[in-house]
Amino acid sequence: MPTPVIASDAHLAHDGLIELVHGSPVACYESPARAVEIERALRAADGYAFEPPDEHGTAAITAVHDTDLVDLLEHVWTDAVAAGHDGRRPLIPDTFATEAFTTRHELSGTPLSRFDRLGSYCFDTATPIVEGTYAAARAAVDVALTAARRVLDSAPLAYGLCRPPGHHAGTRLFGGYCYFNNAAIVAQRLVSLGASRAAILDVDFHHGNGTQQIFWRRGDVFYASIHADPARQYPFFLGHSNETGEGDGVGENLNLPQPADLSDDAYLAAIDRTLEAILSRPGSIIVVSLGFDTYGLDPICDFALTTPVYAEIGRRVAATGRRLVILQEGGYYRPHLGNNAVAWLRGAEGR
Ligand code: SP5
Ligand code: ZN
Repeated sequence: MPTPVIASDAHLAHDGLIELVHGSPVACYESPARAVEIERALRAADGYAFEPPDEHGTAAITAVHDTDLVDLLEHVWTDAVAAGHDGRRPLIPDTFATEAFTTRHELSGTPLSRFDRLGSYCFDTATPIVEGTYAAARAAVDVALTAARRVLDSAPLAYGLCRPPGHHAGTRLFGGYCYFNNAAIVAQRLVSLGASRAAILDVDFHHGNGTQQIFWRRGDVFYASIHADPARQYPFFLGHSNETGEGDGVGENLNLPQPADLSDDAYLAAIDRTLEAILSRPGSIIVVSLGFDTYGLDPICDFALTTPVYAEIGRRVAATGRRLVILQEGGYYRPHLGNNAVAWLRGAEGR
């Protein structure tokens, strides 16, 4: 049976143009061409059945995100343009509502303009909003939920070519090129549909701070992540090994921060630790947050993985016997993104 690949063209209209790196505008690393390249490689490979996503409503999104965040992302562009914003430039917040902004935990007023509100929902200057951003983020969620549906309908694995990615987005937070947390929305959907447990394996180079935050106090969704040590790498403030969950979620968050120049073998050792933890818990489906920014040539990351290791990672994850909802997160070395995706999926397919 060919592996279902769920993809949508809605992402093409989400082109942030620039992100601010150390205060300077640079071309967005998270570009439409990334998903175009992955799609090209999968279409050129045999054994993949492309399908458009089914449209889902907002209920699955608001099961993990605040309605305020959805409202903001839906309307901020048209509000800003109506207020005179130049429609050719992306929106990036000017004013960030950091915790230190007020002595009270809750901010005591709401700015009238949605643009002025952005900075209370955003944690970086690399996640621009343009006219097509909301539709693309909604389509990425639809892609993820449709991939999950194929797996619930008994496919051993399905791949959702999500763009924009999702794992940095929290309950009421966007950032890190992410707006809605595709993987978290899928995990929530699985437990809402009756699974007693879900597991998320995050193999993006960066810590999935959003996914961790969403399930921090939850005992029904286990989150395991292998990522760059936040002491040196984005998202800097979260992802340490002593972050293990609270309340019902105690012990249900596993962070394995790693040093720079991480080798294939060291990565596989970390993978084995995460899979052992997943297999010690009940469940039949693993949601994979799949990033290729662990690749040695990635322009913004510092691991040293090679293409063949992606096949081996896929093979080991599939060898758990669990079914896999595989969702695209990061990966910025465009020329090899397609090869790396094909390698991972073929490994998981056992071919
Ligand atoms: C989904 C995902 O992978 N999001 C990652 C967001 C990372 N954004 C921070 C980029 C920092 C860029 N630093 C540039 C250094 C160039 N040498
Ligand atoms: Zn990443």
